[in-house]
Amino acid sequence: MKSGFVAILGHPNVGKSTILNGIINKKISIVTDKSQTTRNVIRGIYRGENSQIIFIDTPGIHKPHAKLGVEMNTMAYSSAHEADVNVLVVDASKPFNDGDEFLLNHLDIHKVPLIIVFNKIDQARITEVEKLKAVYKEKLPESHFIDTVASEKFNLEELIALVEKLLPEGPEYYPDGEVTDKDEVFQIKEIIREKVLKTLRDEVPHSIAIYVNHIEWDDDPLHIRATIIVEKDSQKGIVIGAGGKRIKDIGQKARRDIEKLLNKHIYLELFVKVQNDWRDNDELLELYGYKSKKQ
Ligand SMILES: Nc1nc2c(ncn2[C@@H]2O[C@H](COP(=O)(O)OP(=O)(O)OP(=O)(O)O)[C@@H](O)[C@H]2O)c(=O)[nH]1
Ligand SMILES: [Mg+2]
Repeated sequence: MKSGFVAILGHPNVGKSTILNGIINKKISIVTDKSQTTRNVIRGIYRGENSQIIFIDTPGIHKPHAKLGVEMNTMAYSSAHEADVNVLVVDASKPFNDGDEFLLNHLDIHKVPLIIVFNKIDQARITEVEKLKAVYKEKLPESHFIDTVASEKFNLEELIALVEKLLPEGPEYYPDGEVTDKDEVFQIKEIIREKVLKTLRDEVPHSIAIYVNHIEWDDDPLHIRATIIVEKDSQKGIVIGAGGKRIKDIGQKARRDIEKLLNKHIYLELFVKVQNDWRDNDELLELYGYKSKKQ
C-alpha cells in the first residue's frame, strides 16, 4: 500500500486547515479568517482504497513577535523536514512577494516531491495565476501544480490522487477508525479558541490561550471548566463584554460544537484570566501546549 506523511505548509491564512478538513471530510483543525489560527501540528489520517496518508496541518510561517511565534514556525519547518511529500499552499490571488521567496529559501522542500497548491482561485484572476505559476515554475521546475478552492472542496480529490502517486510504498501507521492524533481535550480547547477568535478583532486573538481546568466525564451533562487566558487587563474586559454578553455568546457557540464532538450534553463554565506576556514565557508555553519539541 502507498503510505506516508504529507506536510501542508505555507503562510498564514492561505487555507491549509481548510484543505486538511476537506480531505478528511471532518473538522479536525479550526478555521477562521484571522491569520495564525493554527498553532500546533495537527494530523489527519486519510484512508484510500490502497493507501493511508497522514496529512499534517501546520502553523502558517510568519515573522514572529514572541516566543509563541518562534515555536509555531519551528513546528512547520520540522514538519517539512520529516515529510515524504510536501504540499506548499499559496494564495493564488496574491502576487509573489519577498515573504514567498523567504519561504522557498528556508523550507526544507527539496529532498522529497513537492506539490504547490494554488488555493483560492475563486478569488484570483486567471492572468495573475498564470504569472504566479510562471514564477514558481522557474524556481521549482520539478514541482507539481494544482489549483484548488478548498472552501468548496474543489479539486481536493485530485490533490489526494496526486499525493498517492508521489508517495512510496509503506506500512499502515494508524489503526482503522482513527482520524486524528489529537485527543478530545485538545479539540475542546480548539473549539473554544475558535469561538473567541471569531468574536474578536485586532491583536486580541493572538493574545489568547485556552486552559481546561477540569472535566467531570461522568456527570450528565458532562461538566467542563475552562479558562480563557489573555495578556492584558483591557483584554479581559473585551472578552467578557458589556454585562458578560460576549463571553456568554462564546460559551453558547462553543457548547454546541463540543456537544457535537462528544455526542453528549455538556455544561461549559468559562473563566477569564490575565497572564502577562504568556506568549514569551517558556513555562506557560509548555503548559498551554505550544512547545514545538513536545509535538
Ligand atoms: N474564497 C476562498 N476562501 C478560502 C479558501 N480556502 C480557505 N478559505 C478561507 O480562508 C480563511 C483562512 O483559512 P484557513 O484554512 O484557516 O487558513 P490557514 O492557512 O490554515 O491559516 P493559519 O492557520 O492562520 O495558518 C478562512 O476564512 C477560509 O474560509 C478558498 O479556496 N477560497
Ligand atoms: Mg490553519
